[in-house]
Amino acid sequence: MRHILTAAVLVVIVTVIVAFILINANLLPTVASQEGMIIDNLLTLHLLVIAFLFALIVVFMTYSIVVFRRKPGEEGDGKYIHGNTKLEIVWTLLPLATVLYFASLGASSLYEITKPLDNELKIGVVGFQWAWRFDYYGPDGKVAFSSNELYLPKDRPVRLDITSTDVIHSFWVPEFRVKQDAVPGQRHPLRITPTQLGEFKVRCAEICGRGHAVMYATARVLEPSEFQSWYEQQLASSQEEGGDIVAMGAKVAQKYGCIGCHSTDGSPMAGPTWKGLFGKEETLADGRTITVDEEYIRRSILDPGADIVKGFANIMPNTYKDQISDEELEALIAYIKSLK
Ligand code: HEC
Ligand SMILES: [Cu+2]
Repeated sequence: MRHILTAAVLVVIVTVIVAFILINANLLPTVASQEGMIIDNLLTLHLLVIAFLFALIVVFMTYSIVVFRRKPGEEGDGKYIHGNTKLEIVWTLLPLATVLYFASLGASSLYEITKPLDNELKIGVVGFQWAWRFDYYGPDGKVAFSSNELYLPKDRPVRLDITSTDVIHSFWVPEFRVKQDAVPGQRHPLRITPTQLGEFKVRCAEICGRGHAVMYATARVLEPSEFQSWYEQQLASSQEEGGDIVAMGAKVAQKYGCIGCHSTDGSPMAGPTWKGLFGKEETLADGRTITVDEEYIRRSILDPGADIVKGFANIMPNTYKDQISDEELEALIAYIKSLK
């Protein structure tokens, strides 16, 4: 009995210490969504149970090794013990009850983070090798414009309808905690209610080929009023009647997700920026230098593997030649030329 009591006290002490360490270890980045808080509560509870189980096993094991070890002169066999029905019932029922409790907690949390909410903002998310595109809907319920950054209003429930155009990807923003696969031919919803303003990183959580590690996009959480004005501005510019070939090129670049890898403001992304591209001396990976003209741009789009830009990986999709019409190609070239 004395042994059990001592061990029990030690278990409590070790549990408290391990729980304290685990909970303060900052295992996850700051949480930035309502759904994330539910998940974090679950995790905290798990960490407490983990601390207890760790203490239970390690304390009893260490205690036995130290206290019941063979002392000098002890030559006989140990005591023979067989069966203990009471103990066996307890160590079956307790874990069973714990597991069932966690299963029901898991189910109710899953229900909480996936249930439809009022006033949801619907956004389409398209993953492709190797970037993301976000489709925003107009008042008529049709896709009005696309963005390579995910803009979200703070405190408003958002429903992301996630899909892919090629292989399976997975939409993941660690600060939002929740995750959803992007499956070709299917749309899976993911619900997020952002609670923190700021910039977060969208990642792909499913190994999806050569460019998987650079499959990033920025998620920006704005005040609802700021979001509204951004949305209205984008909506207005998408509705502008533009017979203008350059304006059409900008839309084509959105449509095919080029802007997921190419910036137009000089900032580096997975691919080289388009700013100042036309007329530039481009150094290629094989050491050649080329002056960027229309022919080079056309070849870069239709056969991206032909000239690889120095410092970049050969990850640009080589499927555009089957998708982009001649008219769209001319518009793209005109658009890239216009980005001085
Ligand atoms: C998955 C990322 C990705 C997507 C999507 C993508 N590209 Fe690229 N692109 C790259 C990378 C990386 C390079 C540099 C390596 C190379 O030359 O192939 C590149 C190179 C280019 C170049 C040559 C740039 C230079 O500096 O010489 C052009 C032009 C270009 N892409 C146009 C496009 C167009 C137009 C689209 C959409 C129809 C597009 N890209 C879609 C990644 C991408
Ligand atoms: Cu991916």
